[in-house]
Amino acid sequence: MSDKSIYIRPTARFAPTADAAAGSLGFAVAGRRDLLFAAAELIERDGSEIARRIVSAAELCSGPLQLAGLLERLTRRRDPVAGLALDRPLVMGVVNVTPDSFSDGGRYLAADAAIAHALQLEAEGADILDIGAESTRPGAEPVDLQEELRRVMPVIEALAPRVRAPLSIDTRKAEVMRRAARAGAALLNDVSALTHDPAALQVAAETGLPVVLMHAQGDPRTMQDDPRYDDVVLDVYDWLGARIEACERAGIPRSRLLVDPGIGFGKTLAHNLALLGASSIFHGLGCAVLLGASRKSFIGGLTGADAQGRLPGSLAAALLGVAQGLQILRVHDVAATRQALAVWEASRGA
Ligand code: 9MG
Repeated sequence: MSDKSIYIRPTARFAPTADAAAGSLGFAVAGRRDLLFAAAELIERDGSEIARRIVSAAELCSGPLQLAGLLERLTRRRDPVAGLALDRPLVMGVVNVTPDSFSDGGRYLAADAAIAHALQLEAEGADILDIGAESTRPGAEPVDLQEELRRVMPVIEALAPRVRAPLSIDTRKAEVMRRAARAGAALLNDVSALTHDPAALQVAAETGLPVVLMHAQGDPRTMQDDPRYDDVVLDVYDWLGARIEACERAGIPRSRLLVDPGIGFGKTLAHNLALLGASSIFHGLGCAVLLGASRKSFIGGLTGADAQGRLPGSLAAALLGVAQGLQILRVHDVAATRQALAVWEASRGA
């Protein structure tokens, strides 16, 4: 039996017209009338053989039955996430509660600083606030459960009654997910896609919250030690597809899942660039897609800029994602991202 897999990477996005809205010129990704594509790259993988060709929207829509299910997932309207409609790009602001980034190493100061930072990001226009207390940067050491709870819970508890933006909990631990959900978190963001903690699948299902499944190869401590893929884009796609199926088996429906290619997590510069350039393919998984490229080291690898100097590269990556219809951008620089999006959106509507 052949184990052939098929993928559709939407390409050739165009601005809506009356004809296109009627569906005669293109196909609408994720049910969005502003996310129209005139063509796609159709990719077939059979073992180590990969065939690619560009097909028109018309060819795609009249293609074999095998394509129909994939096309349906690609074009189906996405459910709102944490009460937010996915009809325009959303900005998720990054809030780290990590004492080691403060000179005195104090836990209380770190919580106060994180709360103030979150309020600032909300004022700058963040749609979602992603709160995390365990660094998952390359080389980072793990944080134990009690320490993570001590760091992150006061921040979630203080912010939940004060902010309009839904809170996302960035954690790999089931117990942190459970407690954060009870304290008002509205989204789970797990860079291990619920693989790190054996209890995470069940706990995530019990919370009833939407979950971001991010791809990573390896653990933060070692993930940059010579990562390898057969084809990085297709391998990441297949891995995320398998995680979606595991979630569905555990009782989390696809409509509650988001996917993320995990820029920088077990990837070389070439892997990151391939993923960024082809990220519209992930719409085929039938979930909203989140992109986290902000200040990542691939920008430094390309330009030599240090983390504080990577805003221009971060904005370029964000717009590359938005051009491909990605629904959520995880960023450090909310005000600057909002400005870039305002120009992007206004020019498309003009
Ligand atoms: C916590 N964290 C750090 N980088 C991230 C990324 O790219 N995506 C998601 N979902 N979380 C991230």
